[in-house]
Amino acid sequence: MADTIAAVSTLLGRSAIGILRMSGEEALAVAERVFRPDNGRPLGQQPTHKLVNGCFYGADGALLDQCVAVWCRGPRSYTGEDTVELQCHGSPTVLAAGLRSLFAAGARQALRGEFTKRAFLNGKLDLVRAEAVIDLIDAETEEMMANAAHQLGGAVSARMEAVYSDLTDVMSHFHAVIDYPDEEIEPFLLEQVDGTLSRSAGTLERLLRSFERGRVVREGVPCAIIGRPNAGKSSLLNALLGYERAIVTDVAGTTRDTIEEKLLLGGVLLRLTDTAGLRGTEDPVERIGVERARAAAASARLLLAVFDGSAPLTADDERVLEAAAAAEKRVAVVNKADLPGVWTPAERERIAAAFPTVCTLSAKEGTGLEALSGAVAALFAEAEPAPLGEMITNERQAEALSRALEALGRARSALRAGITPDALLTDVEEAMAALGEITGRTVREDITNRIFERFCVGK
Ligand SMILES: Nc1nc2c(ncn2[C@@H]2O[C@H](COP(=O)(O)OP(=O)(O)OP(=O)(O)O)[C@@H](O)[C@H]2O)c(=O)[nH]1
Ligand SMILES: [Mg+2]
Repeated sequence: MADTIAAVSTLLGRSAIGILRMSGEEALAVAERVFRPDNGRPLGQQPTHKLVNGCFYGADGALLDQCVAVWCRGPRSYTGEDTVELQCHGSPTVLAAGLRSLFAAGARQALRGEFTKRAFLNGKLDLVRAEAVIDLIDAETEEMMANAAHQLGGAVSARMEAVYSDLTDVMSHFHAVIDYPDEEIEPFLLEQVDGTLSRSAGTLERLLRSFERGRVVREGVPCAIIGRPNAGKSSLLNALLGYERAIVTDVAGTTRDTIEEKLLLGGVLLRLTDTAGLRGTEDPVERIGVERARAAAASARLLLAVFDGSAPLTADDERVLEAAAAAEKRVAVVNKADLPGVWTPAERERIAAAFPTVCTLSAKEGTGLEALSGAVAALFAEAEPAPLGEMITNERQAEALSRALEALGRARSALRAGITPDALLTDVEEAMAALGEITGRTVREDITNRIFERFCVGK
């Protein structure tokens, strides 16, 4: 067992309960030095996995808190080692003094993610599930939360293991063939192997396809609001957020710098940027604002182009149309629907031709926003949503998946071309190594370290 680590696992602020956590060889001994159960028996003689009331003492022997301890004997614990949790009153002062007391009694400060890393090293979790722990803690939307919770339950791991085990079968068949080189490979064996490879590739392809959605769910979509000055961009930002985030006035050129906010719209997490109105200007400050607006538009995956439906289109709107033309996804927002519309059929046609989706609304009155929300949902909807927990949200996993797929592709062409079994084995082996990296079977230590550094202390 490893040395004993300790950390505060809850937020360091005033709250109902605050938890100190320990794991390692000495966890029980350290706890017995600082915690005295009310019933007089040492903690090690109390039942495991049960709450035990008692007194928690500081490094100098002073009483810190009346609290509850739970001890779990490894391997039946989160980390697989002996662990002790001290559930104190949620006072930052108690927790800080308590942690010092644990250090004085023989524990050391845990590093970021060190508890979960130990769980991984002790075979309690594979890497996919460990990464789901971070995703769950970081989840900003319910979709992300649900996916992480199911991944934690092993949804992706189970798929990977099934593929890994099929490939192991292929390897063992072919090793047998290599051992008897004079014998012809039975055609039915070739067919069977091709079937297995194609099934495996199908599973991996489906997982990899879900990464597109996974990225949207995990990172959110960069989205810029552009339009000519006074079109109502800042009003739209405020209406969507539900509070007056940006300054709105009837002075054209009110917004100069970009303003960024996160927002859930149509179930999609948008990283929204309100920008300066696009127009030609001599003002040096406004000019920088316009450059920033163009940059935000260029890096956005979704553009909301705002037009004023209560006034004719102008030359500045042409700039907006130009900036929007290259966008991956774009929606025209025809604003000020509370005022009489003045567009000619030609103007309406011009906008309809440039945008696959047009939403008419009033940012000022907050009406028509549902249509925009529906449009965004539709733009990012998936034809075949991945089953719960089987959405890949992780760059590292996606990269290894594509390597595994490429290797399987090569193996299948080798098989069809009648190449020698050892060439095929090399490719299958490479695919298995890539899958092993995903679950952590064959991952390099520096990569594991990097993964666990993303955790918080105490997890
Ligand atoms: N009637 C009406 N007025 C609106 C609506 N949306 C915005 N306005 C008005 O239009 C003016 C400009 O609104 P802003 O939201 O500041 O426009 P903007 O596009 O951010 O303008 P700049 O920051 O100058 O580029 C303000 O007087 C708003 O009250 C709307 O839906 N209806
Ligand atoms: Mg503005």
